Amino acid sequence: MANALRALAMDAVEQAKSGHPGMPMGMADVATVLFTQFLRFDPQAPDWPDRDRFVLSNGHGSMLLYALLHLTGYPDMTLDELKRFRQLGSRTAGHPERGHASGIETTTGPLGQGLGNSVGMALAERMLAAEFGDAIVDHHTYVFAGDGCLMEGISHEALSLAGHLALNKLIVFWDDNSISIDGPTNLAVSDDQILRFRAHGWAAERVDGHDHEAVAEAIRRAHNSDHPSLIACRTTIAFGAPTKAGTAAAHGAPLGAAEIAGARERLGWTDPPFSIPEDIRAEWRAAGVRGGAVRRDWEARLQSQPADRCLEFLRRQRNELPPDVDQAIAELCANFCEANAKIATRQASGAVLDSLTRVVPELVGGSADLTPSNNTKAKDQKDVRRDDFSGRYMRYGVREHGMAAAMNGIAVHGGFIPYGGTFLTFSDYARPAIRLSAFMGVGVIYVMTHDSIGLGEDGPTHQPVEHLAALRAIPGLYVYRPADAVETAECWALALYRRDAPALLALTRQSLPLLRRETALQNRSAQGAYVLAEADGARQVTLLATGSEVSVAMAARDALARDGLRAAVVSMPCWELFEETPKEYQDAVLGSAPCVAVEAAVRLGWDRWLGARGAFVGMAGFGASAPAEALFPHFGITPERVAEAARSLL
Ligand SMILES: Cc1ncc(C[n+]2csc(CCOP(=O)(O)OP(=O)(O)O)c2C)c(N)n1
Repeated sequence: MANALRALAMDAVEQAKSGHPGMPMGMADVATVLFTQFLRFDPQAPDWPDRDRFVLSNGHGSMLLYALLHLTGYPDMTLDELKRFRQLGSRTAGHPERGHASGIETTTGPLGQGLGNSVGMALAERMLAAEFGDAIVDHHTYVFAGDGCLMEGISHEALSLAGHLALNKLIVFWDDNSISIDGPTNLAVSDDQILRFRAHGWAAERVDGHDHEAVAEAIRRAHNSDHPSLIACRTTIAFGAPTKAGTAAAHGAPLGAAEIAGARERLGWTDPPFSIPEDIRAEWRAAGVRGGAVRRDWEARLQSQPADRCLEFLRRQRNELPPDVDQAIAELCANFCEANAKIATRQASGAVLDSLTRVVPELVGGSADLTPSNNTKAKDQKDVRRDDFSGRYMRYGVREHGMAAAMNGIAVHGGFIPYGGTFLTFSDYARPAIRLSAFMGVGVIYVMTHDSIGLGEDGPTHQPVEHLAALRAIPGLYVYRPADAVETAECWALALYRRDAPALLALTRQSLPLLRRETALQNRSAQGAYVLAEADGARQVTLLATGSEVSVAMAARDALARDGLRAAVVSMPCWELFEETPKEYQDAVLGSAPCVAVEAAVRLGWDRWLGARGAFVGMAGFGASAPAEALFPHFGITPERVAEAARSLL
């Protein structure tokens, strides 16, 4: 059965003239043991919520996953798809992409991300079990990871977090083949991984990855562990290949006809390319059928739950929000208007969360050790702890990358909406995982506070200047920068409604005046940009701004009015949403008068809104260490400078 995986991997890579045959051939035995004896899955119901999760973190070995899905009978993973490996429009992309085929739990390829996701999946499993009971939620998360995954920095954060939480249903198989692209791994690494995992609070042992019984026994021991488990599987890369086995030559290139012929002979595999003997195919199919009865038993157990619990569980799986969100947001906006207080948008966000977490029980908050700064912990939220997973607030520790990757895992697991915070400037530390949130289209919500020089005294190391531009450059990420408390509530609502895309809220440390006083129920931020204050008469200039600079633009409008000049102010809390509005709406908002944009960040990106005759007021380099009140005048981000820029255009 393992040789069937090897043959399909060799053949598909050869046909594509590209790909990675070595890892699938090396890990074929471990995969066979896992899929035939342990993994609970049902190809006929691939999204069954209590299935075990399988993550191929070393995603370059994608052919291993595709071969497994094909042989166990996932209907959409046909032999044709294997033959079209790595071709345009196929389900069998170069690296596994969630959504391309059922059974691909998460997108992998950037090494270490799958490992990071798996921590979130295992965490979501424990939290869901704490809420709905072990009869409904009781599954494992299995991960294949390579030397590359374990060398990446993110592995440190992921392993440390999993060990701390004692996520004992997380089991990682390390493809311990001592080979990576450059050659033997001892060129670059001498870690004792067993000791390393143990130091992180894991159970760790080493087995011969080609000995089926040894692998099975190790899995049984892992099932009984109180800790997450590492099973280091000693394997030979490209097992069976006559000259390339055990060498880097087998990592990422087709083996070639002669080598494949030699491998077939060594493995005793006489069938032609892409052909699987009927008896072996039948055995694989039997492995795929095994989970059907388990799944049906689970469905019966779910149905025997009290009706309201069952409905709630299913609602959460559908990613459908509870009905009370609109009401909660409307009340928040009314309260903000009534209070008319000068508050920071991070503080407004905290108030929003106090309210939303009461009506949206699936919200799981957290922060990378900046909870009091990010205002991410709602009043009613309890901490998640290793001995009590009923809380809904995660202390992610100083692990921004691990947090973001875990949130992706929580989101793809299902049942929860994760949000997590850090300073906007440290979004860089989480960026590879943020990119994957967007790429996969999962509704993770990033709460990034201290969003400009307005954070003040912590200085330029902490003051983001290029981050908004860099984040807006990620396709599919909705970057929100609300201007006041009401916009903050609106942006939170939009982030929540959009379950198929991530959102990033850029929030201020410093207090801002309330700009939106109307109590109408319309969410004006939903258009991405809107006219906050029209000119008194025909527009002579349009001032565009986001976040804390919208109030700067409003003051500039007043200054211009005193000179008899007519300026409109457009608040642009979300460029991406504005881009989705009809052109007529965009034209009406932007108008035909010249524009001045103001944002306490770099200009990159703004020119698309400014047109040929625009001006920009913002940052041209890094910030400085001083109180915010000194920094805005120092860098010329003031109503006077905006008014001056406007006059220069008239
Ligand atoms: C973040 C990241 N960096 C680099 C790569 C390119 N890359 C793909 S596989 C690989 C080597 C991985 O070695 P190992 O995990 O030992 O895989 P094996 O050779 O055993 O298949 C590298 C550097 C990547 N995919 N992701």
